[in-house]
Amino acid sequence: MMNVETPTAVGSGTAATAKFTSTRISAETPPERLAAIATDVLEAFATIIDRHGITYPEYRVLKQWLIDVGEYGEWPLWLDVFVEHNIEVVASRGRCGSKGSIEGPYYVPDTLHLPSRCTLPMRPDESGTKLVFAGQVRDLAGNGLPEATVEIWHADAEGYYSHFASNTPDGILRGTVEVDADGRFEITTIQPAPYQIPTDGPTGWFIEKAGWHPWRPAHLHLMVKAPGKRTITTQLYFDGGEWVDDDVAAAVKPELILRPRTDADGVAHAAYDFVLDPA
Ligand code: MBD
Ligand code: FE
Repeated sequence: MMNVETPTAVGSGTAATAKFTSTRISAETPPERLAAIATDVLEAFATIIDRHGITYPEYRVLKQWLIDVGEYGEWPLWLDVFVEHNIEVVASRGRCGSKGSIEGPYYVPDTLHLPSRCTLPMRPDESGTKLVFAGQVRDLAGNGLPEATVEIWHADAEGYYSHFASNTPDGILRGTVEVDADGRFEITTIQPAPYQIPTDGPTGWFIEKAGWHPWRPAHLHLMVKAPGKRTITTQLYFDGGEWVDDDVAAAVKPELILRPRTDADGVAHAAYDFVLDPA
């Protein structure tokens, strides 16, 4: 049965950690490279400790906080909010196609396959402004890619993601869209709300103690794949939306901002085409 209580930091953190650890990762980093990286990490610690004169109480608070992040399952959240944007910049070096952005902690693979014109799974009474998101997947030469898939996932109108918040049914506001013969798609959904980092867990405490804000602008997550092409993982934002200019996760790029128009029925229509590099 679904738990309809207000989601907690430990609940979404634990779910994100369980999802992440369900597949085993290998990076095949050679020992010399590993040693060089480890040396630099330790050197960064040494520099910070020396520069700020870090005290024993501060060291013990750090230790306790690191333990808390693990116990709340928030390592996927904390890392994706504060570190992943740097990784993404390095990973997208040399690309010519559409811009990528961070994946974040809430991707779920193998979601429901949907035809090119589709409506995402949602509750019968899903709240939020209706959004029609349309576009085309192409190669660098401008040819439509009929075998592409557009995986999409986003928060609901309260900022909660299915599979990670106890008040949302599994599978909603997620799907794997199969484009048409021209590479086109038209996805009907609702506009997500901005996302607030849970304030009742160690990532939220960290942000609060530093005097920062815990918000990400409203966004759609996309993962676009086609045979023989480099997969794009990206996010799209909404022009003029709150926090677009001040994302806690630093994952907004000017090329990733949608400018939807609203029709006479109050439905928002947004367009975006994905251009994929060769693999
Ligand atoms: C999100 O929804 C997100 O996209 C990222 C990157 C981090 C935390 C929550
Ligand atoms: Fe997100």
